[in-house]
Amino acid sequence: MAKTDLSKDVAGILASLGVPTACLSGGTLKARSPIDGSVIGMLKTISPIETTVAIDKAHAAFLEWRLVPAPKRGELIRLLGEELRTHKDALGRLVSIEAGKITSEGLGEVQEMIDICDFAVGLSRQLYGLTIATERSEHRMMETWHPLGVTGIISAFNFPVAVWCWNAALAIVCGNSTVWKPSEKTPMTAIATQAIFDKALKRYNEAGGAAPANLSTLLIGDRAIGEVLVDHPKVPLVSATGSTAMGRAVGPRLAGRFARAILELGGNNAAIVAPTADLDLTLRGVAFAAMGTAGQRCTSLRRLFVHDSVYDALVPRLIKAYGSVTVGNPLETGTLVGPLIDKGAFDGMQKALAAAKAAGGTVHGGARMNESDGGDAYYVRPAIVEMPSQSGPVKEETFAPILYVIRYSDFNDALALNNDVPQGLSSSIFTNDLREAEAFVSDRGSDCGIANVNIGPSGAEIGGAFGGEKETGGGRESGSDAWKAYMRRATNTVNFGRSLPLAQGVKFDV
Ligand code: UN1
Repeated sequence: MAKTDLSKDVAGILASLGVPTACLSGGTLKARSPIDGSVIGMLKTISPIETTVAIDKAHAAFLEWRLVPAPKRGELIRLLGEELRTHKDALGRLVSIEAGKITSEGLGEVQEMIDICDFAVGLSRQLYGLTIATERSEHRMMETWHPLGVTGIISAFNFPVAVWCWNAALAIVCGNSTVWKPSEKTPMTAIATQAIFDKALKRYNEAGGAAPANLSTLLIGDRAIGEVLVDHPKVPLVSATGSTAMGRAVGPRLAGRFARAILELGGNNAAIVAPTADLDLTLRGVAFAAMGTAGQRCTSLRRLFVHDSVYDALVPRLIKAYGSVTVGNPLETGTLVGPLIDKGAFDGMQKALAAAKAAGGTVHGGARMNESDGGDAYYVRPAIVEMPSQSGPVKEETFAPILYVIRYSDFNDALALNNDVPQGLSSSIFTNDLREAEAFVSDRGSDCGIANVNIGPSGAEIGGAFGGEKETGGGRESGSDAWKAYMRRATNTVNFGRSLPLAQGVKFDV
């Protein structure tokens, strides 16, 4: 790996966003780049007591912000979208440096932020409630959607900024304030994002807007900070993205105080390759979904069920593609697979590959590629593993580029295999058979939150609701009507007559 001084690069990016250099040193949280394992900053962290105070301030901001009309709230997010457009290259590069994404994916992540801002701006004029027929004369019944309160956001390293934006853009147009705890593995991109938000807020207020301070709060710290956020009575909603283990810790605590949870947890996403599949298209779809982002998306393709009749036409080609895909520095043109985030990810991958072998799997690839560097960077040849059955590690989510391939002969068996894992995020089928395609997306088909036809399971657009079932947590973020989770619904019945008819024909004359 060619050595470059990434910390200088990072300091330059943050300076261009107006972040004081002093913020990047003197703290205890080590920010590192998976590109070469180098330290790119030593960041100060917030204490649990300071976190409580910050959340109280965010609540005060909410009390003011909820009074601003929704379309005017949308204007702030429009400006955020503009600032993101201006700083797309800088933030995208930072995502590449801190999360290890290839350049187009780093930029794509910022594009995803811009897209959700555009969506949220439109939404700010469409927070519709229903008018409902009432059974009483001279009455009107309607639904009104009100701001909810402080929205807690806990995000993971693999989408270090887009997930914040899916939540924050919606929460803010919905009249909420936000408090964000990013992954400890990606604090720099969070600091940069907050700086970009602050620019939008400044412009908004200079143009006569009334956005309160502390509308968006960033908390850099460890798990204890997340726990304060989860337990704070003034946080009615926490949207948390991460492992199922994290969700198991967060979900019951929120339920215990009747707070809402949007949980976007593990995925173990599959694709079925049917006899009629367009194999060229399938090859490309599978390659991106399984190897893209070095297999570190929640939506990454991890299991492939290939029909007997096309197995020999597809799988050797896939193995070849796995052997030749360019793995390396994600900032270099031509690289398609960047590094794993850290040693923990590498160890997890090797453990899963050993377990797959023990369960009868034939492993192609998977070795570390830059051992000679001796550094704290982990590049691997993506692994494709031919498995005799869906067993052992195949049922677990390993956050690394491992694709398990299993043969099938009957469509219904493949469908059953698709659903026979604890997770339920995303899924897809490659087929030109209308019956199979429709069955896959039907009520007896895939049990996942996302079910695609002739595209892989990853790379969802922001316009749809994003999330999944079972151990994926059940939450929905991003598009469609996901905004409703960020608001509270009131049902209003208004009597504009002079009598008082009671519902259900009840008589109560005093
Ligand atoms: C995630 O991996 O946490 O669908 C989110 C996708 C992206 C989002 C992934 N739009 O792959």
